[in-house]
Amino acid sequence: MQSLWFNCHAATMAGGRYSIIEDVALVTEGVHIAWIGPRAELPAGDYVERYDLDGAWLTPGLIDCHTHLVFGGDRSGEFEQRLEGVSYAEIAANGGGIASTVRATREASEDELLSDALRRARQLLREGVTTLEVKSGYGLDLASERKMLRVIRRLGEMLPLTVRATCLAAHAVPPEYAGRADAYIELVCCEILPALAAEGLVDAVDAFCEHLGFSPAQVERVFAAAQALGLPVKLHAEQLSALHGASLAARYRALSADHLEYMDEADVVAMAEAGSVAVLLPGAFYLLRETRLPPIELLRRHGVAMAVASDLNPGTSPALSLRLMLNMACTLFRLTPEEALAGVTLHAAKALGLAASRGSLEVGKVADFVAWDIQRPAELAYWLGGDLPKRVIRHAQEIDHG
Ligand code: DI6
Ligand code: FE
Repeated sequence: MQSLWFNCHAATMAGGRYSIIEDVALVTEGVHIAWIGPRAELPAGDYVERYDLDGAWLTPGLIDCHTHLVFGGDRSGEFEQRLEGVSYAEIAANGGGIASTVRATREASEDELLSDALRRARQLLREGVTTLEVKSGYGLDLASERKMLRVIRRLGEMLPLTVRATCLAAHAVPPEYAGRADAYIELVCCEILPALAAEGLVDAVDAFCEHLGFSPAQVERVFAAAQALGLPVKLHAEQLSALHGASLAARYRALSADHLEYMDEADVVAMAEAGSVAVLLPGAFYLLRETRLPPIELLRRHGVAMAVASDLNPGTSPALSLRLMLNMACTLFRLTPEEALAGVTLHAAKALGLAASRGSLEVGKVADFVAWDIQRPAELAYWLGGDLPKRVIRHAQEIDHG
């Protein structure tokens, strides 16, 4: 049974560009796109369901490929401290930062974490997000990391969202391992990752490669453990310093390296050769008032796909809007609106290993798309926040996006 969607235009994002089709027709069959093209060329068919989209602009469903939206507590107090001049590093050194969210997350029940995470995920859903990545990394022991990853799986069961779970147990050294980072990495590699992978709770493995986090050598042990478990890797790299984590990620053919403000041309070339995606996180850059920009021109020159994500987390990017990140990626990082939209569709899909099924409006891909009440696709990056009127279609069914 085929359905027809018409009276609309499309920015298909095929090839990572708008690839505009004016007066488009889209045919869906099951949950997939069966045909897309100018309505004048629509093949004759028995379209059982017909949907008039009132002149809307279609884009692929938005994909937020980097979030930490499961966590306990909040860090608004630290936000105030930083406004008074206390640095992120000083706060962390005084037991705040990630450690304070770890305490709150360990204390919260699974249901309490789920209730808070549902509220945050629904904000993204309302904006047209149809696929979401969520990381663990505030548990930092087997039971608490399992609790977080179970919450992430339940989000995908309860919401009309495709949710991918990334284990970020190598986010920080937990208090009970203070001064014993190598011993904690041993626990991550030999106990936490094997157990949670065996329970089907992990789709990818991530780490925080930074002076505040783990060294390249420690990260490489985590990557080797992930590889032995058949799990793809991602990496928080070059956010605050140049440790060349991006090159290490490329050596392990990582799905992505993320942040990247301090990456150099050798890192860019390594990522280009590996096909790893550069995930840009303007929310953290903005909130920490960073000044070092990621090397956008080098990434363009070497053909590294650039994704854009919210990095929704309580410390450096409490960002409840992926669309606002589109504007920040353009305004702060000088991406074009077309690059930014590719960054939350096709390239974000690639950063999650989902490029074969999502991220563009092409035959054979899953029919996840948004019908926006806008006049030009660039408006998606132009309007600062706010709730642009839209209809959200996931798996070829219109959903109540709340
Ligand atoms: N980089 C970040 O910006 C977040 N984690 C990371 O590896 C910070 C997370 C937090 O501050 O809670
Ligand atoms: Fe992050």
